[in-house]
Amino acid sequence: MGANDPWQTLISRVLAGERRSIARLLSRLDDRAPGFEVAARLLAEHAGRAHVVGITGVPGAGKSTLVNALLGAWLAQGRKVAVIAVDPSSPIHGGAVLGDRVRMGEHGAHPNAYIRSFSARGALGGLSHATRAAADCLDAAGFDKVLVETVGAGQSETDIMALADTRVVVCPPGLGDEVQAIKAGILEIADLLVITKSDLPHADATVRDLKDMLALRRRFGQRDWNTRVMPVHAPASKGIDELVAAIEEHRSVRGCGTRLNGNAPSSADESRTTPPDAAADDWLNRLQALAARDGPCVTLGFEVIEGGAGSATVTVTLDDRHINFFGSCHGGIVFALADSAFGLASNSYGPIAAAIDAHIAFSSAAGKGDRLVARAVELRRGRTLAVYRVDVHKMRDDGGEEIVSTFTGTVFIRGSKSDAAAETKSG
Ligand SMILES: Nc1nc2c(ncn2[C@@H]2O[C@H](COP(=O)(O)OP(=O)(O)OP(=O)(O)O)[C@@H](O)[C@H]2O)c(=O)[nH]1
Ligand SMILES: [Mg+2]
Repeated sequence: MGANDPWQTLISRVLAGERRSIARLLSRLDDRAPGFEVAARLLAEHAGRAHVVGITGVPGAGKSTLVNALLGAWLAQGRKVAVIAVDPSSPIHGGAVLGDRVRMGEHGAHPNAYIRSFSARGALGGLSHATRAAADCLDAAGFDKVLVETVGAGQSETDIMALADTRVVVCPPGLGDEVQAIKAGILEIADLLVITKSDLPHADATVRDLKDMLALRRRFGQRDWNTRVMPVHAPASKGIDELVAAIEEHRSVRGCGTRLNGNAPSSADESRTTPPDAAADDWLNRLQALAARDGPCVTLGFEVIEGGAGSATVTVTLDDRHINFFGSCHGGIVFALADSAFGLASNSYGPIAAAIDAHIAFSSAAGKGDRLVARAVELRRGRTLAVYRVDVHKMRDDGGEEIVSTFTGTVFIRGSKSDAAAETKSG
């Protein structure tokens, strides 16, 4: 890269903190202009001072409102703060919707603030690279804090969050399904779990629910930092000081620039392992053999009809054994069916469970003669834990299906390092 290279010129202006050059450099990186890989590497050499804070959560959770509040708090402390809003689902260039919503915030025009949005644009798995280059650029430009807002709980969000030094997962209160969705994967990456909209009913219950869930995980968690649950009401600035303090505390424990050390625990730990190779029939035979040795499966007449790596489908036709005193299917039977599918799916590679955290929700009843089908699928599996979802359907006479129950289960994997640590501690 020579002195006349447009990248070189831009980068030296960015290092001097020149805003217009930052905008141009970010656009060139986003466009993948020729030479962007070399430029990205060069930027990374100048980065490592900024504290990168990732914020993720379901759509409408209150992320942007929270980002705006954090931005205000840090600006008031005299810090320089950059915000990167990433929308992995939007193919529109510039991520206009997200960006504008953030820009409309009251702090967008502050001289120490810089706000920029990115969208997927159909980039082939490149969004986390673009985000990383942008974080390095803003870090090199001298921002103290780089806030990254991203939506949802998919793989690209997990990859983006892996770039952050401190990861904040945002959850609005009172939405059982939302809590389930968060649990199914994204919870594992949270350093801080923020319950937004704490002015709404059910906020306290959601805080309690998530604290209970974390209590089990704590046994298996990393010991230098325990995930905290924090309620905030951002529009009223309630809970913001506490959150700012907790983010600072996390920085003092884990440090800055962790992305530059190849030190991204979540993505490395939680990436899917490749399942062992076997034909579909072999999986089914194995799971059927397991079920044949399972007392409840045999006694209750459960039958395994499909099996694969990390998946299992179990069915039952309801008879007198399954009916409660109301004349409908006993909830415990639905649980047993879902749990059997979960147990078979999670043990399909061999015995793994060291501890289990399972939750079930019922949405409709079933009765005698109904055929129930429980399908378990693996949502993610890493070295220390795996997450499964089971849907239980009732098969209607017209061939349609009606949902009876949904079940989420997390298993903590036997033999993992954290398991050994927990056992040493308890023993
Ligand atoms: N009652 C209440 N409403 C809130 C609070 N925080 C945010 N909201 C509202 O929730 C809605 C969504 O807020 P956003 O901050 O845009 O949420 P988001 O997660 O950024 O949304 P997306 O970027 O679209 O995924 C808005 O109507 C906010 O006004 C809060 O603490 N209490
Ligand atoms: Mg938003």
